Amino acid sequence: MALLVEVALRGASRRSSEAADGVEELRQLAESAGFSSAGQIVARRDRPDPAMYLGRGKVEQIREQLHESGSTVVIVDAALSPVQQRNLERELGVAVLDRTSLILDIFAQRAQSREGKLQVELARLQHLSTRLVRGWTHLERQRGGIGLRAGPGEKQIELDRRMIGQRVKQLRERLRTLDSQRRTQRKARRRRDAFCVSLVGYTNAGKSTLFNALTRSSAFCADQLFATLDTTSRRCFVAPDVPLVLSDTVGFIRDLPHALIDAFKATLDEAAQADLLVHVVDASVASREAQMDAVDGVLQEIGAADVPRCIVFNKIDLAQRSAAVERAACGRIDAVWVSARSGNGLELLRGALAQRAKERTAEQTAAEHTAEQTAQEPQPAPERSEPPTLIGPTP
Ligand SMILES: Nc1nc2c(ncn2[C@@H]2O[C@H](COP(=O)(O)OP(=O)(O)OP(=O)(O)O)[C@@H](O)[C@H]2O)c(=O)[nH]1
Ligand SMILES: [Mg+2]
Repeated sequence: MALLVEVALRGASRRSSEAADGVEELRQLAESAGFSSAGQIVARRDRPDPAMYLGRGKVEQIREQLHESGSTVVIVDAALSPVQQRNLERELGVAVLDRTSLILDIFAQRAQSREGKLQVELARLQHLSTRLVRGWTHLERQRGGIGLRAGPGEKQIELDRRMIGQRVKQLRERLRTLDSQRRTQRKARRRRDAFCVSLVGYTNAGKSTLFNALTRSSAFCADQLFATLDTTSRRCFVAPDVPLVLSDTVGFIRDLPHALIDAFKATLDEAAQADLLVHVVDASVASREAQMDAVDGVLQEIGAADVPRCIVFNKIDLAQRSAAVERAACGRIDAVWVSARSGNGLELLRGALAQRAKERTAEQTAAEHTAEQTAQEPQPAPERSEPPTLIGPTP
């Protein structure tokens, strides 16, 4: 049983419906990590308090509710500094988890594949090491103040840090090997000239449900956050003559811990390397725009900002909308409204994907044509020997 504390910083312009979604998201995060909610408290602040993040009055209120509900854990929806976490735990006498540790915890529980497990371990160690470093400078300052020599605690932390450093290096090494295998597979796929589409989006938007509907397979879907951690790819046809390779990927979330993005680089790279990103959006939630912004932010961070996109507004059955397409001025379909669960609108989506795939084939043919012409022309001067030939077919 956990007591949930949602933090609304006044400066951050979140509307009240979004704050409600924040509370709901925190509950889902907690439940996805295996906690049941014993109640929720909303803390409004202008800025975090340096010592405990929350104010005195709020801490008192939490203490009372802890007592009434008998919960043994407090989950705070913020990234707490090690000092704040320690102070809160001391003050409340129970374990305090913050948003980052909660997300890392869920990832640790979900990791299935060898790569996924290694990535999660790396992320946790990286997170831990930043906390040890900060904790250490904190100790050092204390030592300076009271004039003691290096104590055993400090030596232990030094040792811990060195061990973590070694393990991090080892994990990175192993992940690099797995990554190069993945690259080889990806190259093989490219050689067969498949159009590669990655489903990306906020966690719980319905990516896996859509993946299953389009590929007629049975990837794990659930009403929980981060149901999917590993990338799954499958070939499917969106029109009789248009095959593509569709990938289902890990979901994103607001304030995704940095250590996770870093550790999951290889997995996320799958998205960055796609020919088209299908951004799946849950059209039924109030914080739809904020979720889309969060996804854009992560895509930028993993270097996928320039990959062509198409938006899928999902769950139209809940949002009470009808299936539809939205077109850009040039006539290209930019967004499709569907229900992955009922299948409503999927024909429109297949049509949109087929259109994008055909466009790419046409572009490639044009590029090949240019490449052939360039090859027939006299050899250009070295500084002019640039791309076109590279876009041609692999020999
Ligand atoms: N009502 C409704 N529910 C849907 C629809 N599509 C998906 N869902 C539900 O939304 C929940 C999340 O679906 P998933 O497909 O697991 O979502 P996801 O984006 O893969 O989530 P993660 O893997 O956790 O990032 C499940 O309970 C689905 O049944 C839809 O069109 N309508
Ligand atoms: Mg999924």
